[in-house]
Formats: sequence, C-alpha cells, structure tokens
Amino acid sequence: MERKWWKEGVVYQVYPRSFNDSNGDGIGDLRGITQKLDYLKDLGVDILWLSPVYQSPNDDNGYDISHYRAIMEEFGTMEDWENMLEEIHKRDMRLVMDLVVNHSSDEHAWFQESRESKDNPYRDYYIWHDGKNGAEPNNWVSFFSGSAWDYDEATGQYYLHLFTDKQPDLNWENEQVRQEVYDMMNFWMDKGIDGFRMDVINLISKTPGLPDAEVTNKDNKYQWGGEHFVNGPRFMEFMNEMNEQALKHYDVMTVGETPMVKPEDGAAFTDEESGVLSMVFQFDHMEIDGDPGSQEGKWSVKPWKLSHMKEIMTDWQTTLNGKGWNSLYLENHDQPRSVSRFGDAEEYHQESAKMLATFYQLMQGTPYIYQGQEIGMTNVQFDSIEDYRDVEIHNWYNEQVTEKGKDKREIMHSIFVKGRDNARTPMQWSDEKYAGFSDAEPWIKVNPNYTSVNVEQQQKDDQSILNYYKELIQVRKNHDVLIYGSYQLLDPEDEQVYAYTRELDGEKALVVANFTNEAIDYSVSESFAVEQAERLIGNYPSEKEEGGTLQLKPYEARVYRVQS
Ligand code: ISL
Ligand code: CA
Repeated sequence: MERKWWKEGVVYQVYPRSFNDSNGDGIGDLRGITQKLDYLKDLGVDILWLSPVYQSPNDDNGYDISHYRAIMEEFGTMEDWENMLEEIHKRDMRLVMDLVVNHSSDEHAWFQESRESKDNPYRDYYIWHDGKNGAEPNNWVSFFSGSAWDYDEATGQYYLHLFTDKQPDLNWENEQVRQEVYDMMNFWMDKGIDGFRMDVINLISKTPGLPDAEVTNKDNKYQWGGEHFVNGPRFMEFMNEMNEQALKHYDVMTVGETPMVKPEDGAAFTDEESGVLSMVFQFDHMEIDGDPGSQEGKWSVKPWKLSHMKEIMTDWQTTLNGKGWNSLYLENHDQPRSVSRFGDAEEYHQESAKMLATFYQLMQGTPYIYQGQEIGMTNVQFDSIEDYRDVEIHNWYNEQVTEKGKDKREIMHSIFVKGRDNARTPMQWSDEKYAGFSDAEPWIKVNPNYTSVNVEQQQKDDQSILNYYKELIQVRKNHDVLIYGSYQLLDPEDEQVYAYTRELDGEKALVVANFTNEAIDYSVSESFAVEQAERLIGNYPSEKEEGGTLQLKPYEARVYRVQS
C-alpha cells in the first residue's frame, strides 16, 4: 500500500458557524478559527476540513452556495481566509475545503439567469422539465421531505432539487457546467488548499430521461429515487474528467461524501490504480439505528446491535484492504453525537467517549474528529421546535405534525435522537456565558451542559476525554501497524465486546472495546499472545492480569502490541 500524508494524518472537521465567534455577533467565523489553530495543533490533528464558508443565503447553512469564489460575509473576508490558510500551513497543518456541486443556491447568478427564460444561455445549467399530467415531472422525493421538483411560474416548468427548493441540482450533462466546476476547483487549489470534501458527489449523474422511481411505499406521494441518481451512469466518467482537468495537477486529498455506497463501490472509487477519490464517507454504520427502508427513513429510531456494527465495519475494512482507503468517523455536522448514540452520555460519559474513540480511530483508514467530539459533547433537547434551526428538522416537523397531524411528542423525540442540530450547538470552550463561544447570544442555543463539559476544564484534567484524544492520536502516529496494518475481526457474534487485530510485517496490535456498562471477563483469542504484549493505551489505569483473560471494566478499551 502506498504511503500518503492523508493516510497518516488525522482530520478535524470544523463547522464554522458553531466553532468560535471572534467579533461578538453570535456567529462563528474565520478569524475565530484562526484563533483556535494552536488548540488544534496541540490536539495533534494534521488536517482541517471546513464545512462551506462560501457566499450563501444559508437556507442549508452554506450547503447552498450563491458564489463559489467568495467568502460568506458573516464569516469574514477573502483576506481573513488567506490569513487563516497561511496560519494553518505555518503550523504544518493542511486545509480541506468543502465542495458542493451537486447543486447550487437558487440565489446563484447561474440560477437567476437560468430561470429567466427557456432560451437563456444558462437555462441548461440546471434540470428543467415540463410537468406530467399537471403534476411534477416524476415522483422523486426530496432528501428533505416533499417533492424533489418545484414549479417556476416565470417559464412554466419545474426544476429538480434533491435537497431543499433553494438548492437546485446542477446539470452535469452540460459540459459547460462541468468546466465551470473544474475551473473553480483550480482557483482554490491555486490558492494553496490541500483537498476537497465533496458533498453528495455520487449523486451528480442522473439516469437520462429521469424516470419515475419504483413505488416502494404506497402511502407516500413521493418515492425514494436513488436507483436513478446514486452512483449514476456517468459518475465515474465525470470523476475521471475532474481528475484530469483539476485534481491530478496538485498534491491534494479528496473525500467523497457518498450516501448509499456499498463496500464494493467504495473500493472501486478509491482504488489506488483506477479510482477517482482518496476516500469516501460511507453511511452503513450511520444507518444502524434507523430504518432507511421505511417511510420515516432516518427518523425511525431503532435499537442497534454490536454484531451488526461489526459486520458493517468489517465488510468495509476487508473489502478495501490492499485496494483503496477508508475514512473513519462516528460524527459530523449531520449526525447525532456519538457518545449519546453509541455510549452512555450520563453515568459513563468519560469512559464511553474514550472507548468509542479507541474503537474507531485505530481501524485502517483516516480518522475524522468532529468539533466537540474530543470533549464528549452530547445531544441536546430543546423544548420548543422554534429553538431548532435546521431546515431538515423543520421540514420533517411540518410534514409530520402540521400536515399529517402526528403526535408532537413522538416527532420531537425523533428530533432529539436524530436531528442534525445535535451536532450544531456551539463549541463548548469554557463555563463562561455562551460556553466561551461568543460574547453575544449565539445563532443557536448552547447545550446547557457546557458548565461541566468544556475545553478549559478538560485541559486541566489529566483524565479528561480531551487528553485521551491527544494520547490516542500520538499512539496511532507512532505505530505504522495502526495506520497501514490489515484488520481482522475477533468474535463476530459477541454482543458486548468489539475486538480486532491489526497486522503489518510481523507486528500485531489488538484493540478491545467493551460496549457495555458491565464488567466483563474477555478471553483473548490464542492468535494474539496478550501475555507477551506491550500495552499502548487504555481508558482505565492498567492492572496486572494473569493469562489471556482481560477483566474489562464498564466501557473499558485497551490496545496492545506484539512484535513476532
Ligand atoms: O443528513 C442527512 C440525513 O440527515 C443526510 O441524508 C444528508 O442529507 C446527506 O448525507 C447529504 O449531506 C450533505 O449534503 C446536504 C447537506 O444538507 C448536508 O449538510 C451535507 O453534509 C445537501 O448539501
Ligand atoms: Ca462572528
């Protein structure tokens, strides 16, 4: 396997709006990020990925871009951005920018032109169609509820939007659109960035003719049309072209956000010889506690099983081994907080947050940390729907409660468990008012637990989650086996302990993670000589044990290494 800086590095995702506000308007900004670079360097991360900072009307917090080469005013100026990049590079860190090109904002000049008239030169930059029998051109549902089409009075046609109606899909069949995208990418790479995270990049190619989706849910007016746009017919062709015309001329990393991909797709997309991306974000493990096949999709709340988690992670680990490269994550700006989701955010907050970090960061792939994860930030519950800011949450609430009359408490519960605003409350820097994020009232409420969960407090405490993250990052960096080694799962059926080994050139590591709040005697497979092993890290003080049985405490995680 080829050595690469982006395989060895750890990525930290910043959601700029919620990270750090430098000018007291309640909104995080670029200078705010620059102020925290020393913090990030000290944490040990190598690569920063910023969620979009481009000009945007913020219907979907920057994932609706109205100018691809301008900085959002609320976040600062191009000069602030350039200064931030310089400061990142000075510290030997790198910068990955978000690339959102499946769609733009409806306020982008291209769309403003496009909707003017049917013969406007920009008409074909987007996907316009006549209605069918007085209704939408097809039956596709939007990711964010309702039809994926919106009628535009001016020209009497519908335009496609897989996300909100303010996020019209760009028409990738149009060569000019593709050229605009590549030119824009080169513009940012010429400025010196080190890569792109590509938003829903595997949705850019749609089946010609845009046929109806298969009706899988008779009760629903609109249907999931993934078969017509996930990894669509020209996806690889477009990506190869993008590599030729932009990416391959720079030393950059790319990570494709690719909903619905399977390990075989992931292996093909990231293949070292024939692939088109450095890595992808897969979603299989994020769907483990929902029901993607049901009417409610992600909003259905379902218990999950550790054996299922093992099956998913192992499939990704083994299918990509020796071919492509994994990304490793438990959180991002769209997902609930991992300690609330997979650990115990109350009684074993510290233990389970550390255990989860150990479990996912030491697999084969590049680990991603989402802001606040390193201090164990948790989910939040706001009593009133008015306190939520996310368009997905509001669309869901309106559809279910306002339109369908569903039980409000039930819908609020699904929002507490799955809503994206769980990840978007302000970063908790200290126990000062507004968690040290801002001097003014933030754009979204702070999680009330900031008085006990915050950076300042954890910096002072040797045993904190934050200090464990620092140590863990160094352990991985110091052992090639934890970066490049192959992965083998132990005990696939065990519902309590997740254990796996890594192996590289005669060196072996063992990762053991207790996912329960009980003490467990775990006997290590004879394939790993734990008696002769060196302990690399653990989330409880180490104790001498006899033989190959580990007495694991609640949510305990340990890592061992042997050299043969
Ligand atoms: O967030 C999800 C479920 O709540 C996903 O379905 C998500 O919408 C999907 O992964 C695409 O996400 C990306 O594109 C969206 C944007 O809203 C997300 O924030 C972004 O990560 C549209 O640009
Ligand atoms: Ca600000």
